[in-house]
Amino acid sequence: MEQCRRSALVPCGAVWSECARGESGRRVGKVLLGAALLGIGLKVYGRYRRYQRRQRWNQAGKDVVVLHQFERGTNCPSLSPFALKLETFLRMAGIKYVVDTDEPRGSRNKCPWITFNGQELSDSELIIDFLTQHFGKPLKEKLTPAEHAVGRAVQVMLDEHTMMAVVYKRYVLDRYSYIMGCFSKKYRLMLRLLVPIFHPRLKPVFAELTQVIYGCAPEVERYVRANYDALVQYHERMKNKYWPDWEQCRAE
Ligand SMILES: N[C@@H](CCC(=O)N[C@@H](CS)C(=O)NCC(=O)O)C(=O)O
Repeated sequence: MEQCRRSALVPCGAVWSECARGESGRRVGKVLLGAALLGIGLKVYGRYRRYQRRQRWNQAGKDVVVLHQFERGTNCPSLSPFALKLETFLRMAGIKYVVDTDEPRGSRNKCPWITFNGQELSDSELIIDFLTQHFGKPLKEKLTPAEHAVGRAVQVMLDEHTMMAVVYKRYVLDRYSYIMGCFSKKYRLMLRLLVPIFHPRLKPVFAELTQVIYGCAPEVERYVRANYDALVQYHERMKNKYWPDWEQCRAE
């Protein structure tokens, strides 16, 4: 208002619009400041909670694994094969562990991960290797080098490839219809909100399928078309939706 009084020589309308602009500018400034303070407050609180959780986990006891994973599934202990593999290993090896579901994803944003004697470790295979070393080969397997090699190949196939087929079936072909009922109530709600965000992440399936249908010998295409109608339909839907210029995007 002070500024308004000082600019008395300026025609009335201009004074008022200047005043109004000043007022609304200050209001916007206050809102932004409030939002920034709230953001900082939430961040600090989040950090504090994180610190508290770590304090708690560090008190789990010497050589006790804190296994961080998703909540239990409704029809099996875990819907994550990696978490289930690791928990099964802990049981087979007789390693003491407690489960935490407050922070299922670790620093690599993947589940599972563990806290062990104050140390944080991620990746189920690396964790198993680490614990195997730490506890002096607790499984007492007597495998020949050749058996080890086969075991490793099977593990890679299951973790990297079969897993993708499961993901594809659950989330693309069945569109969450079956798996939704297997998640705990909390996750079900979260997933309903997140599905629209998750879905585009399945684009590698489309890309891989394109290579199989269009980038392999004709008998492969014939085989896929004859046996995997759902996959072909899915591919067709994606192609029509996201590649309306498919024909133009092909070389001569
Ligand atoms: N190589 C990792 C894979 C872990 C992994 O991919 N976990 C999935 C759950 S089954 C995950 O956290 N996905 C979250 C995401 O991709 O955002 C391991 O063996 O632990």
